[in-house]
Amino acid sequence: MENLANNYRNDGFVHVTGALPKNVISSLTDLIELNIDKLAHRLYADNRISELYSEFDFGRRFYMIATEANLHNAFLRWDAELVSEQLYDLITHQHILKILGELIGDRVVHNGDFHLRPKMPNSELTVFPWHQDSQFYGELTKFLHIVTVHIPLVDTCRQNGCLKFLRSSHLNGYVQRKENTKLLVESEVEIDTSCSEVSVEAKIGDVVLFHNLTFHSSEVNLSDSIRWTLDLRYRPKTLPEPLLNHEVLKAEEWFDSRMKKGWGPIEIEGFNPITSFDNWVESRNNDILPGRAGKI
Ligand SMILES: O=C(O)CCC(=O)C(=O)O
Repeated sequence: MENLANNYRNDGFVHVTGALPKNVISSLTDLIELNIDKLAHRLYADNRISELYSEFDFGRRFYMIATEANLHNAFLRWDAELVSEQLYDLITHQHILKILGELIGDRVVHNGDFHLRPKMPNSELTVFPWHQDSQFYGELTKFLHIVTVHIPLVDTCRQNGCLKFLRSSHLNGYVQRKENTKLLVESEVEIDTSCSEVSVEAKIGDVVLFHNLTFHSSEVNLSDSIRWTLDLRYRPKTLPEPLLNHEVLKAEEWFDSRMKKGWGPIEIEGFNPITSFDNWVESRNNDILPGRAGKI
């Protein structure tokens, strides 16, 4: 574990192999498959697809359905279907919390949001140019430490567009985001690519953790299967004393109010969740409550 914290601190990311039991992942993929099945039946009943594609596996079925039904923005709108005990159990899984404990301590808050990413074969829509997550969250968050836990639901590799990092790029600080761009995200100045570029190929059960200022990207998925991954985000609940300056406090306040707007943060202390599953669901915005399964 000592190496893990050192590597994370130096590189801005760390790949932990075999961190999660396979059944934790499969309980989530089973739920996703159930939703895909519901979606298939709904689209079939609406004559938007000519068959149910039932014989296709997890990597292929949603792709076949989305392609025939022309679901261009499908990858953006999956999250509500996933609010479940299975997801809560993953967010609060002891193995993830112990790893986070090494990086940010045992008083952490999970943002409450999560991103299921079906990275479709040959889709430019799911390409992420080099960026820092703080460029998405808002500049103020450069004062905070937010850790993304990237969880592969299928094995990821260069061919299917695994995550790439610019090693140690977090140490160079925040880079302004360009306001008008045709890309998903773009930096105002040219990115310093002198940091070495590392592709992280991760297997089911692995987790990849990275800092909100670490530049990362992913290219087109050139395989014929979906690269399914899930991203969870956490931060320390209170920062170490010397860091508690005015800017950090302001950033915390702003980010907290954003989280409370609907994501429903989950608080964790001493590796135990303080926010129960029911409280988490209750505190989420009505628009994103479960019960809309299959409405993609
Ligand atoms: O999963 C990917 O391909 C990229 C996701 C990403 O860049 C992010 O979580 O900020």
